[in-house]
Amino acid sequence: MSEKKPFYITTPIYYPSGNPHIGHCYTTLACDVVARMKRMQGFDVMFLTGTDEHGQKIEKKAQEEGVTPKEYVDVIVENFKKLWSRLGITYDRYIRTTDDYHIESVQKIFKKLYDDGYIYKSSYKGKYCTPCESFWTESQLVDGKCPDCGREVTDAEEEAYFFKLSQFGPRLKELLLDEEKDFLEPKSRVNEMINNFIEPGLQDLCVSRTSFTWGIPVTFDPGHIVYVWVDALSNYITALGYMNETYDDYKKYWPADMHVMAKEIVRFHSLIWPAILMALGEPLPKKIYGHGWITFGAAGGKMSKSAGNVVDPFVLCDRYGVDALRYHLLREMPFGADAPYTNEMMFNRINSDLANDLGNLVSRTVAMAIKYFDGTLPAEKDFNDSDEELLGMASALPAFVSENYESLHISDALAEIFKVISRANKYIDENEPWVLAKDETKKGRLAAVLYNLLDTIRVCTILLSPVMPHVTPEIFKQIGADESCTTWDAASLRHALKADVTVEKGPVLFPRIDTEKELAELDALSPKKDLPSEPLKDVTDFDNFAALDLRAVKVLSCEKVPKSDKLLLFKVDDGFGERQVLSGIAQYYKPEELLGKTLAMIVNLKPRKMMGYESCGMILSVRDGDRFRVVEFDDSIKPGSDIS
Ligand code: ME8
Repeated sequence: MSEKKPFYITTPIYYPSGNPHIGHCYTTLACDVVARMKRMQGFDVMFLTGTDEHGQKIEKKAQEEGVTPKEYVDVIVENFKKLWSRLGITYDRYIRTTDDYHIESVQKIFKKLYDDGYIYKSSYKGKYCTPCESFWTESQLVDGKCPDCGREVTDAEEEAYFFKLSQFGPRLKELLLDEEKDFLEPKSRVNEMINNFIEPGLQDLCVSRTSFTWGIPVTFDPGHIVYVWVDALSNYITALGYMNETYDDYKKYWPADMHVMAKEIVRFHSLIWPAILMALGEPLPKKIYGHGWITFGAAGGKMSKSAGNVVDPFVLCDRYGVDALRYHLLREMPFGADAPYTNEMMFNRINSDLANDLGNLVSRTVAMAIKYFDGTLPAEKDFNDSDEELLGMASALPAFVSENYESLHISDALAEIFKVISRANKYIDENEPWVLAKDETKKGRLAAVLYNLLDTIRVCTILLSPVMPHVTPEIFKQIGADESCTTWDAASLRHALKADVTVEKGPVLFPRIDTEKELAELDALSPKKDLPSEPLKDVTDFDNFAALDLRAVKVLSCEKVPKSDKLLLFKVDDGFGERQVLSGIAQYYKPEELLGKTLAMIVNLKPRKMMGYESCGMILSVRDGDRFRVVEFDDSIKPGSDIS
């Protein structure tokens, strides 16, 4: 058995209703920093993330695309995983709420709560916000609209099961006010929960639905599916094997050390989730952290897919480096507050902190060690009291950084590390190594100055490694720090580098960004701001292009596919005969507008079934702002003419 202490940290499970964006990146990165640090500190870490794949919104999206909900989420889940891999996220487990073991556990949890009298059947009448999948009471609405997203709500009534949340008010209040437990951070949210939800009286919670089918069936009442929050919140324990045989980690890791999320779902995690656990008789998580939002644009709205303001994190990683993006997002967001994102702010941050301060400190110090000592410092050094300020600052860092990373004040921790980096740059100017180098009798002092600098860089680099894990090994290499002095514990040691350390010149750590030029290039990458274009794809062989058979085709008939908002069903003449094809352009054209037109089409794609119809090929269209237009030819072009 391992003797390491367990540490369990979770992100929310994200909705795969669209691809992940920078907002999702922030939470996942913050958890990654804590997970990496705790591993370095010798903990046995379980870092869980995943996707929340059921619900009406996903069902609707899939229908619009003409695919099944599972087919729809499978594609997006792959994109989440690809992004986490690109960002170097070291999650230990990825849960999908469509996984069999999760479904099995949720069904058992629901049944147990029902058998124990915490769930009962009734009928629900209330205000329902479809995009948020939330019921609200009249008093919670803001100007008659959803308090979370500001959209219209509708009256809804249906037979449903309810969880007796109302009876947990006093226990939840006690939990939130328990100063020793410090259950919810930041503190401001504690008052919000108590004043807005507990004091007015908690409502029982609707936990099943009959109006859609994409969810986990209630085993003892066909037609009902488990409503989103019981399904979603349970992931934190089902992923450990609670009420299933797939995993056997519940005893070891539960209760979680921290659940991390943004403020809009703190309510669900600090009220509903503890109440469910109380009803199950299970221990409660130790901490809930609700951070602010990354906002975007002048209006300062939450970055979201529906607002169409998403900056592609893959593009940012490819152009500016993964660690630069990690650093920027984590540095910019003070815990608990919102932080705007702009490309310009990111470039300024990279240039000032990473290129100027850190990058320069490392390259100047290494260059001087090479210039004055051929890269290897002499063992004899002349330290003196004036070194104490810099070394004292570095010694105080590890405790401050550990505490602040763990309490998610990552930005404060980074600010403190960069204060030491700035102080080290100033130390160079104060000690003027280039003057010391001219005097043979000052060689010992010169060696001490360079050694203090290298050792300070070592300490800062260890503490930066959970945030910038890809570039920090390169810094260690350049300053000659081997494994023995780069552990987390070694950050607390003074002068842990070998006395006769050898440095090595290496590549530029953080190239400076030409802000004007990059802004223009990013702008050019997204010509129409109202609908972002796909990023350019990788270069491909001519053979791949030649394998496609592109032809002009004439539209013989065109009609809407029943129950689909997107799909049009075509019969076309391809010059050799008639074929059937579907195209997702129903929002942009009435069927009769396309009748008789000659269009461009790929005719040799493998046939694919959508909404029960076989589609043999693909009609080509071009993005035009927020719509698509078919590529068409005039009547003189014969059906079957090849396009090259
Ligand atoms: O709420 N700034 O999923 P979701 C910061 N499935 N963080 C952001 C953000 C932004 N602009 N946008 C998203 C759900 N996030 C539920 C959760 S948990 C049992 C179920 C992050 O895809 C942040 O962590 O809407 C936020 O709480 C979460 O993504 C919401 O993800």
